[in-house]
Amino acid sequence: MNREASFALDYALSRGFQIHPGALEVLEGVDGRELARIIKGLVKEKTRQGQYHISRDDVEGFLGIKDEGAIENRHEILFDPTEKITSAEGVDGYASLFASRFSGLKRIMMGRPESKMLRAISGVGVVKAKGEDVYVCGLVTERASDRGVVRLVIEDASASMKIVVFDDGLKKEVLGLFLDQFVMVKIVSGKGGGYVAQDVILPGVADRVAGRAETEAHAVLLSDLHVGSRYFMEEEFRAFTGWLRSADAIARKIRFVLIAGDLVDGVGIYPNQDKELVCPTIEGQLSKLEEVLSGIPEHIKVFMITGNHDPGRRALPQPALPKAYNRSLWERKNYYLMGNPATVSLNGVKVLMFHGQSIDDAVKSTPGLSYDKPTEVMKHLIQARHMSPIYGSQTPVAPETQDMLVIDSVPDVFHVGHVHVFGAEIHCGVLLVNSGAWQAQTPFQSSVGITPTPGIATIINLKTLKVYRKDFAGG
Ligand code: D5M
Ligand code: FE
Ligand code: ZN
Repeated sequence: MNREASFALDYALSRGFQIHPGALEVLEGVDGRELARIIKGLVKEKTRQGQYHISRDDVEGFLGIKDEGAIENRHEILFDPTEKITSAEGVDGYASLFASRFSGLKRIMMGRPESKMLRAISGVGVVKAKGEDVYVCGLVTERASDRGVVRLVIEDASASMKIVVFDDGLKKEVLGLFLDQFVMVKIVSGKGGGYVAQDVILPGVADRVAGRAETEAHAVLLSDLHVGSRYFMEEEFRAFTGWLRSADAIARKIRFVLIAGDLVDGVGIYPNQDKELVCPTIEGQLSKLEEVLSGIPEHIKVFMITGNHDPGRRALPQPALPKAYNRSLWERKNYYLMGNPATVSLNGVKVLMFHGQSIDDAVKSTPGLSYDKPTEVMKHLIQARHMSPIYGSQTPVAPETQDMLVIDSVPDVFHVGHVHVFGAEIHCGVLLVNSGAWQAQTPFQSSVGITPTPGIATIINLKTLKVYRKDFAGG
């Protein structure tokens, strides 16, 4: 036994610990420095529990090998936009983007029984109140309330249609729609001509039971580190990675860490940003990112997507962090760098990761939505089956020939960041998580009244989809 190892054992013995021979057997092959770390971790954990013996089980539990067979860490990247980005040009590009969006959402809508009665807007004609039911579908181009009358305008490939809404319940629903979102509306002709809405149907999701893993592996959901910003909470983040390496029973079950963008603060993202950077170059920020992430033990797989502060391109969908700025991040064998949005399956649980830029547009233009309830906005996005439905506001969307922001297949977990506010909730069998941030409140956020909840790690048991929040900011 080398010096470090015997020193580590003395450390435990001097604290009155008994170490069972079975425990020593497991520890035999471990090198000195690692052994010291394990024993110190075990001593700390056991002292907390008021126990002073270390068994084989304890050691295996600590190393995460007790359940090696039982806790899986299978993953599959189901979608990553990085290699799919082609960007068609200009006006034609947008025409094909919207054609793709329209047909993608219509395909989803065709799963509903009412779609059998769909008509093109240009071919509707007069609709009798007691005749055959008529439905039209299209993108919402207007929805407004004027002296108690709510008007809705929708547009399909053939024409656009003005629809009046009288029913009170329906009015509320219509005013809560996102501009440009895809809807299906049941209509009849009104007395003085024009059309009246009788029902509004969203692509939506049928209530379902989310997919679950067969074993107790856990995933941690994070976002918005903003490494390089003077407000990055480095100490708290290191406390988090320290916890991942500890003997804590939950920490020992973690097999995945997911980061939903804004990995670094970037350079030139907003006016006078340089005054708020402790690290003024992209390369510097990325190597600092690599350094803080290296606190995550290597048996954990780390998945990261890009956000509006990360290098690459600004418009959605975004590619993964460019290799040119930092090769070694790409070379780490337990790191998976993906674009925004991306979908990954963790032991069979399908997680859709999206940074969440469009939440700004939704909050700004939709009554009833606010920054302090990010999961409420996420519900609307899931119901709209699109991650960035509002067009021409703050969130740039690139003219791709395929609209990669349509939520084609419903995920088990929808993981979003950007607003720096924690939230978790189940909606129609989809677990919605906004994973907060690791950046303290910035002067900009304080000037617009955004109060972040930084320093929270969101932990999911993939077998039960139960959510735990662990607060490293001492709140
Ligand atoms: O965004 C962090 C939070 O701050 C998020 O809620 C949006 C808000 N934010 C940031 N910049 C703006 C502007 N220019 N207008 C409105 N709201 C904003 P982050 O992506 O981390 O900067
Ligand atoms: Fe952010
Ligand atoms: Zn952001």
